[in-house]
Amino acid sequence: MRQLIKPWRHVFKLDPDRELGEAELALVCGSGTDAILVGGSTGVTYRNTQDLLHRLRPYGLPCALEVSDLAAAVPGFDLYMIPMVLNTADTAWVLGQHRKAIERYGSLIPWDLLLTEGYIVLNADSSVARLTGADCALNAEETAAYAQIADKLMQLPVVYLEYSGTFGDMETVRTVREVVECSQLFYGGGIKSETEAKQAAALCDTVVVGNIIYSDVQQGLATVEAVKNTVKLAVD
Ligand code: 1GP
Repeated sequence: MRQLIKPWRHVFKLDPDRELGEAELALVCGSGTDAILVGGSTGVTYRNTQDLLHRLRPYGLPCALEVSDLAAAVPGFDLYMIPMVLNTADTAWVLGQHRKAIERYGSLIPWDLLLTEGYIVLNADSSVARLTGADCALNAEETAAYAQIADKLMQLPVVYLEYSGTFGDMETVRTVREVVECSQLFYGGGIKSETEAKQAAALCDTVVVGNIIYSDVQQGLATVEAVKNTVKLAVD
């Protein structure tokens, strides 16, 4: 599964709980993005996740489900991304939900389709931060320390800097970039312009774009080329 995500530079994240018309979905899927990540923090159900997967399938793009609610673990995705929130004291989001999932689904779990994301939640004013009780008051060094837990101690395939809803602090992202060696570095949060998309793409392996699709689809589409035309900076 690491091989599947390795070439991903740009990903659109679609929320099953939000409305997206057929025309907009066609534009998103025909945009040249590398994959669709399905996920959201609230209102995600089995039904709306399955519906969105059915609508996505004809376009032939890789579809990954970011599993945030056990009840919405729909079969049929190419990949399942499993967040472990590193900067929370609530162990439900590190291990608890995961233990329950294994107890509930056991041998039905397609282990070879799972990838774990070391999630670092950095926007205190976001649904995911509220839901998980994340400690978002981290400076760059503290954030980088969490990233190294994921990259070096836990050897997770993905480190995900999650600024959901707001554009992140690029100095923090750069500090993280400098220490992450093996994990694929994902950035998500608040990208509304090509300039922001390029800034994130210069520092991260994979750039995730979500909200803008729902408010200005054309602006969202423009982020694809912006990311793809950006060369990753060499950092020491
Ligand atoms: C959210 O990281 C993604 O989980 C993308 O963030 O919706 O703010 O673009 P935005």
